[in-house]
Amino acid sequence: MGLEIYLDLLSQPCRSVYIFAKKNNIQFDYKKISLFDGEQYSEEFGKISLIRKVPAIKDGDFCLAESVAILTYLAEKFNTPDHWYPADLQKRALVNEYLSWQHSAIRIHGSKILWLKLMIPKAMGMEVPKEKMDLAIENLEDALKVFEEKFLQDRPFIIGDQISLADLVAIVEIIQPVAAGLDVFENRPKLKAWKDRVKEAIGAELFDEAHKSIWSCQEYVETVDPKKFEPFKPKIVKYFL
Ligand SMILES: N[C@@H](CCC(=O)N[C@@H](CS)C(=O)NCC(=O)O)C(=O)O
Repeated sequence: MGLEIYLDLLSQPCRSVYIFAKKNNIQFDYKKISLFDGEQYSEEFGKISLIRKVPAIKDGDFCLAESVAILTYLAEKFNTPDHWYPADLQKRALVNEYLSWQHSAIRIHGSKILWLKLMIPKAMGMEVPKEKMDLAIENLEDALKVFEEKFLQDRPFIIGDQISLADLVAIVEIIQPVAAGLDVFENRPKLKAWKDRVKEAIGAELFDEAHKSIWSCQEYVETVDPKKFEPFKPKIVKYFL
């Protein structure tokens, strides 16, 4: 049995795994798990991941969740070009440093903005208190400042001259609030120039293909029936409001 990857490309960690596998010609069976249809709660997906989140993989009998674990597993198993996850101890440590930091920084705040700015008010028809939105934006801005000053500095990519897993994970997360209508690249020329380099290194076609569904989420929320989100409401309210 070959490699199966369980994904919903609306999700930023899914996009990093998808782009990485495609860019490195890793053959896999694409298993779509539609989060808004609640497919992560199905009995079948529960056998792949009890965490019930995407991405997840099944490689033969081996199941693995968590995008960072998946990306590093794929890099090692398929011996992808060194720049993605360098063998050099300190370069690899710097990639790991970013991958450890991002979860509670860019990822969480970027994702929050997508929900507070778009999904909760427009798709679910619920009011978002202004102070919640302001705090989420402030937190994201603080995280982007750390990203530029500590992680990027004046280098083309996070750990030097070539793209690594750190840049890939960063870009898919930074796109999330942009797709919700918050242009974080405006007035951040260094960030914008880095984004353009990352897109070029990935390849514009693959980059755009992976981001197609998240770019269309502003249209999606205008047409979706709010009843679709009823089952998720308690969880969303608890988590975001
Ligand atoms: N730390 C995990 C996060 C995975 C995650 O939160 N996935 C979300 C989509 S972005 C999910 O599947 N959510 C489904 C749910 O919570 O019901 C990773 O990096 O893979």
